[in-house]
Amino acid sequence: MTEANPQIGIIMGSQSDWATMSLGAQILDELQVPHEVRIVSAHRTPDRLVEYAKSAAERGLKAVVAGAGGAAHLPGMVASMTRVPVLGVPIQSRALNGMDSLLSIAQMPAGIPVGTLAIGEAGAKNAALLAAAIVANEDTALAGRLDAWRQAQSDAVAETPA
Ligand code: RP5
Repeated sequence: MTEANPQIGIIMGSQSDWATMSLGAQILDELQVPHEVRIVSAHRTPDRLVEYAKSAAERGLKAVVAGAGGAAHLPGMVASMTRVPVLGVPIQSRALNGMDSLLSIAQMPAGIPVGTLAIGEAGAKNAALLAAAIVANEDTALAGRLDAWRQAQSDAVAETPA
């Protein structure tokens, strides 16, 4: 489901983030949401960042999921250059276990919002689900698939522990 007329962009600051961010991409695959995946670093590829953010709306993206770790300015910088909703995923960094990522993504000054998810794998999955929910507001078929995904999750929970 990647690439053809993507509705969601998943970006990350480094190849090292893919182990986390791929979990969100898998959910978008399951929900059949067209999406694209890119490495876009705020500090290593700043020109790529500007091009990506400034073209996001006109290319039809409905949400951008941005994962970054450490001094994680990627989500905020993207949000500063597009009105497309940006969902930030704090990568679980080695030095500070993701607290650095979390605070630098969450503590945006007023005026440029970034929706911040949990640190690490839960954040990557939930960002994808939230992005899919944004798209589903205007897509009844996707809304049905998202409802079914949630129902399947509920059905998979046993009433008693094994
Ligand atoms: C950030 O620096 C990336 O988002 C990554 O989480 C972190 C470390 O990157 P690498 O040194 O592993 O490439 O830009």
